[in-house]
Amino acid sequence: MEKESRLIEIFYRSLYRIRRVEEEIVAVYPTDKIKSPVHLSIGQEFVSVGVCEALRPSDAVFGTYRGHALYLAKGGDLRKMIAELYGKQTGCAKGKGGSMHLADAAHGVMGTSAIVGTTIPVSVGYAYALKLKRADSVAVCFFGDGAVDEGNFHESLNFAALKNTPVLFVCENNFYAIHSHHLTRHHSDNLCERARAYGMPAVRIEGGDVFKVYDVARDHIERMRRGESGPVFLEVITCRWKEHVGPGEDFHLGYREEQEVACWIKGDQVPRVRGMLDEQICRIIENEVEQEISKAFRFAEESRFPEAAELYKDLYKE
Ligand SMILES: Cc1ncc(C[n+]2csc(CCOP(=O)(O)OP(=O)(O)O)c2C)c(N)n1
Ligand SMILES: [Mg+2]
Repeated sequence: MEKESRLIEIFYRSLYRIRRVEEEIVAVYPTDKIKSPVHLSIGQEFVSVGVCEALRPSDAVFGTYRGHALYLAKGGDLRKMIAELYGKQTGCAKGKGGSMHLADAAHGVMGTSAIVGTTIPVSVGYAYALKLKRADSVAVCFFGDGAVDEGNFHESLNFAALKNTPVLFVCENNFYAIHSHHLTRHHSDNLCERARAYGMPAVRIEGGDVFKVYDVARDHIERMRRGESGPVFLEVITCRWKEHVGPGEDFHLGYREEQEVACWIKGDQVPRVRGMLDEQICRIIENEVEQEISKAFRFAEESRFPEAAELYKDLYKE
């Protein structure tokens, strides 16, 4: 599909930025400066980028512990994210949440959670409130295929369809919940059929094309904004390149073949989208992003750890 070059630049900047941030996290991780576990999105960035480019700043997203890509694609502050990973008081959760608990409400990143499936009902409640207020914003909830194993996934889809709420469910199906393949956990590979059974359209996107994700998400989101559609379920097939948690690889564990990942690396969207742009434009984008990343890591290094007295603050609404 023909895309304007301005739009391709925006996609490339976002894809490159997320990839490079996570590569820096991989590089820094062995130093122990990062004080939380990290679940990397490397290889899955195209899902967050494709969907978030179809959103407005006022739209809200909810995500999981594998949330770096979503936080950045939606416009979350990079400096506050890195400071959060370092456990510093300037972090987006004041250094008490770590990588798995990112939020930047000013940019519509409402929160990510370490507990599988927990943001799904929250996103439905948020979307229901949008509907009651007659707002033209939408809520988008990202989760993995493992979240489908949770009861609240089913309760939430049922309620969302019943109340016709403007929520886009985005299942990033990388086929694994930690080391268990989908078909060791479920009878069938039929997530879309299940979503349809609750009363909503469902689309499966295969092939890892960031523009395809954008086109499909945008069409459904625009219909939701106009009040022409209730909830929609997107299943985006993807692949996690790294180990479940941490900066390394995990082929030695034997639960999946290296070949499964190799074909996704071949179709990587970062070089693909780069190839659609002039070399000079790419260099400018990359230079700007590299400078921003260096500044963010320096900011995290130079920030202070929270005081001990902060430990019990912000736990409950005061
Ligand atoms: C309610 C709950 N049960 C179990 C866990 C342990 N756990 C952490 S990650 C994970 C796998 C989730 O897989 P998926 O949703 O597919 O996301 P992915 O890691 O593939 O991005 C599990 C079972 C948890 N965090 N929360
Ligand atoms: Mg998974």
